[in-house]
Amino acid sequence: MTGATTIDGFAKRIRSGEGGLISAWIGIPDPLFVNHLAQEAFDAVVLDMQHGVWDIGSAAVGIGQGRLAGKPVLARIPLGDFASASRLLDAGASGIIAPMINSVSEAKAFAKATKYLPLGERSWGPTLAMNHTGLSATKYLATANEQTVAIAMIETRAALDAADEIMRVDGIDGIFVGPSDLSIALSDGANVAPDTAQVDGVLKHLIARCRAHGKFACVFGSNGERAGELLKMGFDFVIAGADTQQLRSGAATAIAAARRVQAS
Ligand code: 3PY
Ligand code: MG
Repeated sequence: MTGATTIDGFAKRIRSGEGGLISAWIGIPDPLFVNHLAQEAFDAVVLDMQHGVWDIGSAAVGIGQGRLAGKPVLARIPLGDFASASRLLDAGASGIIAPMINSVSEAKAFAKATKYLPLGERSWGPTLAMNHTGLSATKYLATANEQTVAIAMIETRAALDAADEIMRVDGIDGIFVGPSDLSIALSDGANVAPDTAQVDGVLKHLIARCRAHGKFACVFGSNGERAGELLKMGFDFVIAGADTQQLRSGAATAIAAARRVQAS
């Protein structure tokens, strides 16, 4: 780890270009999972509300558990659910990841829900966020657009075509590439193969476009080794596998160790 993670310094850190950030990814909707995983040397925690099974109440408590452990918590919202984006920021999320942002108009709708005027039209009501940050209403209003990040997922052919325009939208702070959906798109539905040379070519192109637009680049890595490759490729923020995979591989490793010793 190259820099200190403070919760409300996270947005500055991911924008800074220092790179090398690794985040947990949690779909199991129990705030205590956040408490446990946040003890590890992750730079952040993402709650996956698109394919994971969090509801807004458990996510709000999960954000608090991450903060208790000193970690910024981001949330991936369900498809097109920009109302939840505002509510999660109100609950103290450090950033929102929106899946399948395929056009400038979708990017603008996302920015509108996550940024206060003049960038967007986020509505006022950050009661939990003010509790967590200790900021007054005036100070929260003045700093929230900078201290939280809106991240648009690029994972379809339409999004690839519109990537430059999406990155130019004021209020979109960075992108997050979904290599599984991207691989389905690139193969016209023939297969899901996120770790191929074809996908890598697109990932490198998107990193270069982010650099050109002064935006940061995030990506999902299916395990630790893949996450390391993606950091080397130049991504600023990576996932090193989901909670379910880490839980099962930890269990499989323990069982294999027990059987190995039993048989020795
Ligand atoms: C994808 O790879 O499509 C994602 O959305 C990451 O989970
Ligand atoms: Mg996806």
